Amino acid sequence: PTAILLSDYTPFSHLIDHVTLHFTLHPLQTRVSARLSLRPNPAAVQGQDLRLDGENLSLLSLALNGKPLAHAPDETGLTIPAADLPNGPFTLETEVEISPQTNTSLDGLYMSNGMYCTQCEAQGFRKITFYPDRPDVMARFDVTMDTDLPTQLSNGNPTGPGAWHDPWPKPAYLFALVAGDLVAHTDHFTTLSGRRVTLNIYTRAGDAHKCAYAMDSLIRSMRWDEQVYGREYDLDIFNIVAVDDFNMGAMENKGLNIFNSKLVLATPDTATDDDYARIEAVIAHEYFHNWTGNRITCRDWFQLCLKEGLTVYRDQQFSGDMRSAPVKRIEDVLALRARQFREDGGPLAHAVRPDSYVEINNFYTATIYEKGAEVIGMLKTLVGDAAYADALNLYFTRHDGHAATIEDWLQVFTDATGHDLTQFKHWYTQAGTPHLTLTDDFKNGTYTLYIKQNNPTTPGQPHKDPKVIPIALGLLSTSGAEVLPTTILTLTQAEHSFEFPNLTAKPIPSALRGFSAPVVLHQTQSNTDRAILLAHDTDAFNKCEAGRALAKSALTDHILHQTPTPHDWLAAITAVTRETTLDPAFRALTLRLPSDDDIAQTLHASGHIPDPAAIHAARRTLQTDLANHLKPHLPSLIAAHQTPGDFSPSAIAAGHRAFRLGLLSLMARIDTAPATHAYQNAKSMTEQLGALAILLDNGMGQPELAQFHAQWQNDRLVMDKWFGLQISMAAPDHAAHITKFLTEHADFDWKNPNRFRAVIASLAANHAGFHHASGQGYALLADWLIKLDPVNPQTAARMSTAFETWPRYDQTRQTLIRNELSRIRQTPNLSRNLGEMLDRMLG
Ligand code: B3K
Ligand code: ZN
Repeated sequence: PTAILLSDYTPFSHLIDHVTLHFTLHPLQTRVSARLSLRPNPAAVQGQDLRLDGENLSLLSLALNGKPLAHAPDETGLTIPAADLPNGPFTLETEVEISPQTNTSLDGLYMSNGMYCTQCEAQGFRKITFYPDRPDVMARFDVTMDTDLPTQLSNGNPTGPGAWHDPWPKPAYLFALVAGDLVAHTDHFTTLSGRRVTLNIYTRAGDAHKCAYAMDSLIRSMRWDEQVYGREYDLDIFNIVAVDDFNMGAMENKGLNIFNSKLVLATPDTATDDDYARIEAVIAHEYFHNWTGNRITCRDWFQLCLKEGLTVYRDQQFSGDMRSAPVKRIEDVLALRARQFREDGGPLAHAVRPDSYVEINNFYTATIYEKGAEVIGMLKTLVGDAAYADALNLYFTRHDGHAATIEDWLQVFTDATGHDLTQFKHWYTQAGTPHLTLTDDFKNGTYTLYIKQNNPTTPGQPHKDPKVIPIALGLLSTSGAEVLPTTILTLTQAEHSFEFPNLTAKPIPSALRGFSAPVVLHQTQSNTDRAILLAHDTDAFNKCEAGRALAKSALTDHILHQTPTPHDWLAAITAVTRETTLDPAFRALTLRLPSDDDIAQTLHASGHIPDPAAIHAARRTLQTDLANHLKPHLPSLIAAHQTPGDFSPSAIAAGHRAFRLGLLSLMARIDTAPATHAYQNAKSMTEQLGALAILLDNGMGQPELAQFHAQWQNDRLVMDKWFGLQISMAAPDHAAHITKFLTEHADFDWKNPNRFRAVIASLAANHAGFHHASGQGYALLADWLIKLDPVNPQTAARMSTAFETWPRYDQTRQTLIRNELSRIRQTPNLSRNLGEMLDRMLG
């Protein structure tokens, strides 16, 4: 398969003014009739053939302006030669047959539990009908369907039973159709200009009572987008459908969002606080796409970050406003480092706007999404809040109804704010995480900060230019007073120095406040300075970061030099843990030790080869030492953070629960009885699952595991947790074995992506278990990727990223992993998806 190049972009030969689709639904023989109103595109080269994409379609009939044509499709589509095409407008009619029931890829039209549903982004529409399946072809759609199923949905506004009209031109990837026997949870929203919009969340019967939080999140999202971005909803109806078999989280189809049911359904006893937060964020994300993605879409798939980076940025802002902004920021940065820095530091590194791909579905990555959002955050920091708002308004007016590019986006900022963004654009085109090294000195009352940036090479990009990097800096005195409030330093060159005169003593720098740029910071900080920052920094992110720096140095010193747990770390964490004026959610984050994978990443970045077993052991030793140090305070703290009264999903209540579970988990290093008690008395899934995790982590919990199974065996989403937890909490020596055992469980439905992920991704997430010296974890994952690939290539390819960190490890592990990658690569008929991932990882 050949690579698609950004530099090869040309406009499509034709424009499509209108599309009429009629579906005669049948599990094995669905008929799709399409009528396209076309005309030559004045912006394209004239006299071209008309090339339509199409995959796995049986063509039944083809007619142009009512006259039958005899052209036969090939493997990837259908060509109508220029000689057969009129110079002006014409109509093309096709009828095809497809088989949704046997479509296991969950891409295109497929079936889930007797329901018909679609997933068209990025290139699923070509599995439904012959069409120019590219985002810059925007058309108005009318859809009708024939089926006995009572719920019949498509995009836009309803015009009759099973009939839909979408007044907004859209690319084919935003098409959706759903037919099933569903129930609606209904509410309404009145927009800023007074239009009343009907809101429905459709689920299978029996799940309707689990939609309240998703609906509440939707209403808050709609209001927030009006208030903060001035964006109003533009149809009479907004529908969401929950689907059990879904490859990702959710999809922003115009007026008909389709969601993985795990991101819709929630009750206190079945969903954790993390689930609630995810539901709120993803409901918002998909809703926000209505403007950033749908009204303004992408010219081509290289521009994916145009909609995804911006929409993630917007959903992060929203969650920050709904919850605690500092806590949200800390969580987002931890996730960015865990997923995006990991990707950027390995063989799969790619630019936020890549310039080549083989399979576009492989590029729905942490880099495009989360780093794409960070780039927008930096842009906002550089131009300022007011200018950012002006630029966004200009973006919405200038590009509404169009398919835009990153160049368009940056031009809007230049025009609205006067900033030259030529150098800033490197953030979009050059992959890799910049490393900054900070050194300083203090002479004659002047503090000088020296900052060097180093941009490591990434696959295919040996040369990097210095980037524009906004660094939010504050300075503290050794007594913890802020002597310089947050100031933005802007780096543009490889080396800079910044002077701060008129100081009486050498200050402590608090650099990269709020994580003002997605970079790795190297600075030699004493533990004393870190403890001062942890106690006194006014910036919540850096306050928490100082605690992590202390923990990381304690962990790495222990791993590399067997240094005993330092008292200054124990004392500093104890002080924060007992500081009642601090948000419990913040204290919970400070209490949490860096993950094994994070420690491995840190060791690798400082030139060491991580030993997964040693990392695992060190982390447990530190936890036990911390538990013993905190022991006198644990019982009273645990008691103080019991959430009284009825369950609330609020961030505050969730913060208490998270903190209490963090304390219980430390307590369990000394005594598991409180965790057992917490399990038996749990009033929410957060508490029940959290307590069970603690028990399993300490080699206990078998009776509770059986009890949990008995209680929840009929709830698919809760059973995913039951599967996943046993693996993620398994001791390193047992992880592969338990995984294998669970794949033989009667309820292991491996064709369901949620269940597959619950089992297989949990193995990959168990760092010491997956990287066990035996290589069993690697072999097991490889076996399952080989098995899944022919059935669901998208999910198989995504799961293969578990191997992306292979260059970090020792020679033996590298060889074991590379052998597995080669073994998978040699499988006959491997998908383009998995094939590309393996080629990139093997290099
Ligand atoms: N745009 C979709 C993702 C589609 C993934 C296609 N493989 C969901 C989202 O980002 O909102
Ligand atoms: Zn998105």
